[in-house]
Amino acid sequence: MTVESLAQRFRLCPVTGLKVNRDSELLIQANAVVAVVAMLVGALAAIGLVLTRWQAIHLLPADQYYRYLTAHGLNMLIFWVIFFEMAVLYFAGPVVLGCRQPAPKLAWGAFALMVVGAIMVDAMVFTGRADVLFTSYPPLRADPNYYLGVILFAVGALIAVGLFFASLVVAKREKTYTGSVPLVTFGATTAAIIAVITLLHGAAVYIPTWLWSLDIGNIDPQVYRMVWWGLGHSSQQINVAAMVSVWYLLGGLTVGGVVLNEKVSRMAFVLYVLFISMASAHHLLVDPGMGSAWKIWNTSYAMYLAVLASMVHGFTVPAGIETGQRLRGYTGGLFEWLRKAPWSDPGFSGMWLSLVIFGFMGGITGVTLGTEQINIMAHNTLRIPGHFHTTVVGGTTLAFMAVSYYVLPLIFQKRVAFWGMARLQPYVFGGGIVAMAIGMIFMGILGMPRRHWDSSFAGAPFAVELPPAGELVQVLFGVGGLLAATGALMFIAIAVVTVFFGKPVTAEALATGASGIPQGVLKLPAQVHTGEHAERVHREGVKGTVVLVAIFFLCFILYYFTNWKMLSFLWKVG
Ligand code: HEM
Ligand SMILES: [Cu+2]
Repeated sequence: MTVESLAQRFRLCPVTGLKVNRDSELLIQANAVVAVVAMLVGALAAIGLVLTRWQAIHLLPADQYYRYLTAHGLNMLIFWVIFFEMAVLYFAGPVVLGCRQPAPKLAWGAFALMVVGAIMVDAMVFTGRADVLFTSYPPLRADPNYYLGVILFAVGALIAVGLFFASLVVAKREKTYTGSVPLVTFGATTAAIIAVITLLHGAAVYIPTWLWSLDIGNIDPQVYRMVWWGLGHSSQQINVAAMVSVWYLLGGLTVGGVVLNEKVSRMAFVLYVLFISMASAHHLLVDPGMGSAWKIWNTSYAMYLAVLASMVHGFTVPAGIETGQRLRGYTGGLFEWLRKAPWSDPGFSGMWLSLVIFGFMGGITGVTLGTEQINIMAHNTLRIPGHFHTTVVGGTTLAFMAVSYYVLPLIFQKRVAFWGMARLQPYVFGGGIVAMAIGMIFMGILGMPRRHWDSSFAGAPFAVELPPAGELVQVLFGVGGLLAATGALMFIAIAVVTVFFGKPVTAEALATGASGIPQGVLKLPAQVHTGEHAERVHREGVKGTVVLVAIFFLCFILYYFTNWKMLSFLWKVG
């Protein structure tokens, strides 16, 4: 290849100094755009769901509710999140390592497979041929083309993951970096390894189910559930690993956050890979097919090691941010580094909210609900979606939104449109999700089932009768849900208008600080690691983060033991 043609395929990013190749750049753009389209479908469906579960409105008839619920789960949890993760992999591999895209044609083929698969799935769902929810538990049965769509989508994703590994090999062989790979790439690598485990479970469950939908062979519902959750839960760990990688990336880009101890952070990522598949047992806690010993072993000892990994990151990310800010001179008191953070930069505010919502709400409720004994109170109630909307929405989705505010100027090279609205967007979305999740959690505690068209459960042996406070909780849920959906639509409008009509990021725009360019892009936060000031910062440590972690543990203990107390009332031993 001539020097000239090489130069055409790469550009040097003026802000980060990264060598960006054209193929990966286009792949990142295409995957991100499709991800946002999927989110639009999911968010519109969400509005229907909120207005149905809010009993005072009770909008949709039963069949439409389940159709929207199926569409929402698939377009949000599968299509939005995974298309975005493909973009993350194309970034964390070839772009961060500065190498070429190993096989661009194959990558586009994988992308096409995923798009065709997603369209097939949505076509089946919206024509009423797959009202099976995203878990499609047998004996519920969808049109064979639904399962085929899922399989095509998964094969495409598997190829893209393979190309990520190939880029690691290419970069190493062509010596485009020195030393060990950056932490962001390391985190993405663990996400990719888990993705392979996940997708193999996917093949093991969807291929036989597809055949069964064609009347070939049979499916055991209990085996299906176990293998399906090998896919369904492990894929959540991809989301967590990708989210944590984004936290580290944004910490560095927005406030010069440092990685305090590479080894500790890397070990924590490895724990995810080792223990996550077993933790999927928490989805089977009330299933008759498994014994208590199996349930308790898998959901406590094994799961806690994966939880430990998240708690390590939950400490090292804010500690790295605190150290970065202190190095930049914000050394006053416990929290000057946090008070003076760039709160109007949606890249920073989104990242920080994601960290807090995921840690304080997602983590605490997750460990509690995953406890075998406590789970019996919460099983299939709205407490469960209350929990996972704080992990996969308040955590992962918000982190992906936040990083988009840096992807738009750096990869699409466009100034973010509606900049004033963009500054507010993380607060609207994060605030809405928190309110909705608290609403769901309390509705669940009051006995309201999840995945049910009729919140009042009329005609059932156990009708749900809400105390007056329950009405208020529903209002909190409804208003929060509509606010969150508004935040999602704001994000979609900003992303689409920026991509298709945004003004370019020019040298002049960078020099004059034009609007639509986040502060970290205008001026990459510099870090000074040597000298007297740096030494003092490192000696004094991360006092603020230690206080935050102490508050976290207090909340954790309080919530956990409140739940045991509630259980003891149920069992009439308290
Ligand atoms: C945009 C704001 C959102 C709102 C207002 C919202 C609201 C809701 C509501 C009301 C339900 C139904 C709960 C039930 O009746 O059982 C639901 C279910 C669900 N949501 Fe969301 N959601 C939002 C975003 C997301 C996102 C971004 C994801 C994933 C990344 C997600 C994943 C799910 C899943 C997996 C379910 C369960 C589906 C099922 O039970 O089959 N949601 N959501
Ligand atoms: Cu799980």
